[in-house]
Amino acid sequence: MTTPTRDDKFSFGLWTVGYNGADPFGGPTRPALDVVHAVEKLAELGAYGLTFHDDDLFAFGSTDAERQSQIDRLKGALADTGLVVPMVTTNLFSAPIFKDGGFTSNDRDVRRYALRKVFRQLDLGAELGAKTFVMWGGREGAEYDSAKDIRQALERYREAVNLLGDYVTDKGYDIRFAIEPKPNEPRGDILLPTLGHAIAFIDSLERPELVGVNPEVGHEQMAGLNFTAGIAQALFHGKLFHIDLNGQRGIKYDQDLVFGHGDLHNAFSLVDLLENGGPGGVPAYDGPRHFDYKPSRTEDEKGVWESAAANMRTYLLLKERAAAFRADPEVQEALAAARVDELSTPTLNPGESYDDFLADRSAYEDFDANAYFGGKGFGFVRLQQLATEHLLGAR
Ligand code: 3MF
Ligand code: MG
Ligand code: MG
Ligand code: MG
Repeated sequence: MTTPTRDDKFSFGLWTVGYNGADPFGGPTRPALDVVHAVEKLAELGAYGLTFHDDDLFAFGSTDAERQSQIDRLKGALADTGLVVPMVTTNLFSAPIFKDGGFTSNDRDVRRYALRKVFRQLDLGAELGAKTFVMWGGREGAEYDSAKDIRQALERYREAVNLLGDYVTDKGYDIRFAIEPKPNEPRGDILLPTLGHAIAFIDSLERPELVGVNPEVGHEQMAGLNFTAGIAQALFHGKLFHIDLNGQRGIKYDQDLVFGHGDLHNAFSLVDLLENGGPGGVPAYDGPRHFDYKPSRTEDEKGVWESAAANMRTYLLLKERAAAFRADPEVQEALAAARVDELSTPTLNPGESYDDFLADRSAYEDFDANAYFGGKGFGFVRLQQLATEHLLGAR
């Protein structure tokens, strides 16, 4: 089925469909989008969730009354449509005060203010039932090596995340944190630039179990990395808490294209991993399928909703294609010929010590590596062509 339903768990950031088309070179192409209208349209299109930064819902600097009025309007729209808020996040990048970062600004007063802004949004997230709190530190970084003491910046990052962990634990909030890596933009270099950096950082925290990652397709691809491989490693570490789906074409600015409108092969393998990569072919991830894309600057409001629908439809088409790929007997035979499953067999025998192993002459002394190889290939290209043909709907 390629018509989205709530069970597909598709969610959208309010800042995505709400993007007005402004960029560093030109002004907006669309008027502001009201939150109630956004919730109604997303519900109509088959999404199940809306996510938002504090500043997406109530403008930076709003009075308490203005803030509350927007929260009440959102709650009303959620009650009317059945949409949920699975994730919230804090904007620590738009206001000029955050130009040198929130958690890691050289200016201590800014860091204290940023943390208070996050606490406030955490309380709101808990009130709305959000289970994930994303932290994208877009301004946590630098342009000039001598301007930022990276080790101290990481100490302050850690101090902040440890404090937030204490807070949700003491308050009894059912919320986990997800760090979103990005290599650059808006900073020349951003701290925790890739999934690997973020996972290593999480390991150094006081409550690592409360913190995972929110990988974005385009962010890893901006670093020239394979997104599917990154997601596989996040799953390996038990750290895939949330995901930002979109499209990117190569190493350039963060394009935030519709999911699948970038590297389509990588989008196919990603959906295959998420949907079929668990033990016995069950889904490997059961969280929201969250889209963090930008409707292009060339589009009017009609184009906004067409592009929102396109994200979901492309995901479902790829899910359908990945299921057909897995079910195809020729693919199964090609997977077996390529010995993909053999990798799950441990390299040592059960109970084999390294003494036993060193005594096994068949592993080395009597092993004729050249004769064993005998010019045999793995047939990976055939497998990739079968994937391509399924992706193209040719099989
Ligand atoms: C920027 C992003 C962010 C994060 C968001 C948290 C504005 O490149 O991807 O979107 O996703 O701050 O979810
Ligand atoms: Mg992004
Ligand atoms: Mg992006
Ligand atoms: Mg993102």
